[in-house]
Amino acid sequence: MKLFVTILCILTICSSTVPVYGGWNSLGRVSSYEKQNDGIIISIPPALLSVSVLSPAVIRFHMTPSGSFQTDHSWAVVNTKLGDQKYTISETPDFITIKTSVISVTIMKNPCRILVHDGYGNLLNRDDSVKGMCWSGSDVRVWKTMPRDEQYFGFGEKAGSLGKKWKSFSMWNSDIPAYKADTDPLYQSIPFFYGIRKGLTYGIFLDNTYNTSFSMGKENSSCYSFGAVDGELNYYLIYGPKPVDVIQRFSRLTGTTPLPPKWALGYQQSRWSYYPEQRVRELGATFRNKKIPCDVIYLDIHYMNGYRCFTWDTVRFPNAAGMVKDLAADGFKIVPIIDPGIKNEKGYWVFDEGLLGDHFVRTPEGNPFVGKVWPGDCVFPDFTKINTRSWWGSLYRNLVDIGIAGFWNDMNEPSVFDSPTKTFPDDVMHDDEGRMTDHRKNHNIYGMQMVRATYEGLLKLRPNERPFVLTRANYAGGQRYAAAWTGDNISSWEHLEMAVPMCLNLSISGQSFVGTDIGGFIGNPSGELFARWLQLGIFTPFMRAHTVTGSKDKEPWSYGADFEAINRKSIELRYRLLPYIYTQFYLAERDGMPIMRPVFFDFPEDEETYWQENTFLFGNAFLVAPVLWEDDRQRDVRLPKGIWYDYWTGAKYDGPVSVTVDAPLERIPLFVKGGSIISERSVVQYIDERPLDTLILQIYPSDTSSTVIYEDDGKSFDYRRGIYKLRTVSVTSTDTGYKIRSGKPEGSYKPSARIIQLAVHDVPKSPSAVRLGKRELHEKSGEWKYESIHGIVTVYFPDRGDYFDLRVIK
Ligand code: MIG
Repeated sequence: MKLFVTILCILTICSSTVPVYGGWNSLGRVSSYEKQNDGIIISIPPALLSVSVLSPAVIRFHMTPSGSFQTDHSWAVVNTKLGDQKYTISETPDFITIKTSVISVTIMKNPCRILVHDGYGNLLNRDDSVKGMCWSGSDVRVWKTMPRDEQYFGFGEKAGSLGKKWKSFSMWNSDIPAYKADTDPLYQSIPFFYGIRKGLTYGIFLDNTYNTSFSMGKENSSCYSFGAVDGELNYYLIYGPKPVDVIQRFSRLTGTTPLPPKWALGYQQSRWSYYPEQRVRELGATFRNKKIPCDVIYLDIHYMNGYRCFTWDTVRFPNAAGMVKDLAADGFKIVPIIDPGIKNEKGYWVFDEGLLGDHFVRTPEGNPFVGKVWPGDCVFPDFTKINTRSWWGSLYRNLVDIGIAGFWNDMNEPSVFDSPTKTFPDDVMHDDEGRMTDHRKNHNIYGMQMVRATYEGLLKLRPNERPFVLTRANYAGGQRYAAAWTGDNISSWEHLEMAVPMCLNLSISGQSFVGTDIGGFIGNPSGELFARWLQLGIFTPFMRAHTVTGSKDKEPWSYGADFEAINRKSIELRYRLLPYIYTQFYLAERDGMPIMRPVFFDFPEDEETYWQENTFLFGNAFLVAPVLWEDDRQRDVRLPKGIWYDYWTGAKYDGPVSVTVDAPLERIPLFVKGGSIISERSVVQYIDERPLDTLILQIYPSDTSSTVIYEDDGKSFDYRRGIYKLRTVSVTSTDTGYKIRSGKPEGSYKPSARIIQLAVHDVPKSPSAVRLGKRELHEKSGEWKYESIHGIVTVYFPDRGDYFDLRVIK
């Protein structure tokens, strides 16, 4: 009886203090709070809210309506101590305020609402005063005030325009071939976005693996909201003030893409499917005969015996090991596809082993879940189980033993042909590392844990070799394991145009190693469309052409001799820029810098850039303006503040300025920011063909600037033990000339001896002297030359490995 009364009292207290809006229970009055080392836990009966400081700029908000927190676990977060976790706390009758050295979090007590300000008192983000944090049944959600002039970007893999205001999305990994600009959701879930307003940026990462959703002003023009169908409202607010600060902090939180093997930066050729063996061999030979550089050939599902993973169709591939070996000798890496669906068939070793080891997901009744994919009836590994991941990793052994270089994991949303939901039913159970939870919680991480199993398995099999894994599905943090491509697009101009904002948003969501199926997956592109797509592909970090089964040939030479020449040039440009591109990958691992990024990323004060979705930056030196429209032979482009040079003509512009440049079929409009130093090499047919014999430095001087150039062996993890070479090259332009210096490099890597060919652009007249250290260099003996048409001084000198000091005197 006593108990009953107590419960009744609690219920009445609760119902009287929990405001309800449109079916949502909202946080009411703060009753008390408790200090923790890294923040506070606030009690707002029946809910609890924890506010913790990960660093001065990163705050975690974590709300549970149930009155107790679940065991804390994240698949995405790798690091929660991101910096100084000190804060001060103050209290008034109406507010609790937590201050770090850069932001302050104000918690209104009644009702409980959050406001975040920067150190200058600018409002960064606030809960909507009506709803704020809410729950309804198992749903959790928060409503935030949406300022008129705030724009939103990110959200991982979303098609459509770059800016995401006025749109709504959900996160539920889905296999949707021939998706459109407004198809949502797609293959990957990265519940992370940026809000930016007058140059002031924050990021929000909702770390909840259930089906999450974001409504950016779709139902209400003054609010946006995000939430999940279950689990806790668990999100991180990441202060900038610049977009680059946000991505760097998000990257520390969720990890970065480790440097891939260098060959994975080369051109890659795929189709569904190249077979038999002879055709694969011929494909390789054609690249070499035609002198079109290429590093990787993909094997899609037809290489397997009846689509059984980890087997070969020995009729189509009578000598797979020999093929891999011969192609390797010719500089090709082979990347086969591996799907999660394992044929449900006694006697097939993977099935037998998996059953014995209890590696397959089960229905609530306890039977392995069976669904149809390519092999017919399949069972599916439970990648959320530690043992299953290591078992899966070990399955690659036979393929690795014959020299297979990397792997492509597809269908890992997971995609199931004959299920009404096109994936596992909601009640399929997952180990969830011992927590035993249903598919609703594990769906969005299934692909991520599959590529984790693959990546970690490869690490075990080849401990000092960088794995290369490509994936279609993923979750936040999955950039640690795999590169991503944007799935089954269409060979259309519309899809080419969509490719740019889609890759940009994915890239700034942490997945920097990204690209599309060049030429479009479904359909047959015209020669022009393929050529333009390939040109864009030079500037997507992942550069692979691919196409659906039954389509026409989609190789660089498939469209006649004129296009073949154009396509060769495009691929050659990619190889020429490799030293620069490799350095960008290094910065992506070290700092989380997205390689391909929107113009606003580097120019956040310039609000016009928020709308630029057909132009993008590639590293900090290039602005790329791809031609995305049929028959166009010119391109309009707006250049942001600063000096810009046309890479092709040397024309100089003083931004911000809108210009129209020629864009003949054979080239992609490309601009270099004044002050850039671009490292290039001579063209090779594949990355490891020969060591760099000439390091080309293209210098576009401004007053003073510097850049880094990163080198290592391109394949091992030795760079993590100091065996790399990071050089800083700086340029100063004065009245008397140019001073170009390379400081003492960092790291102990010793590249082979080579020549530096250093070109200084925009030099109005022939220099009076060129000096390397104390030594005068002579024009007559070919140590330097001046081309008056382009205003370029080129200097040649041996690279002694470290310090140099070069003066070009007016
Ligand atoms: O159900 O392996 O997105 O790239 O060629 C289709 C065959 C399965 C989908 C991938 C595509 C691949 C195809 N796969």
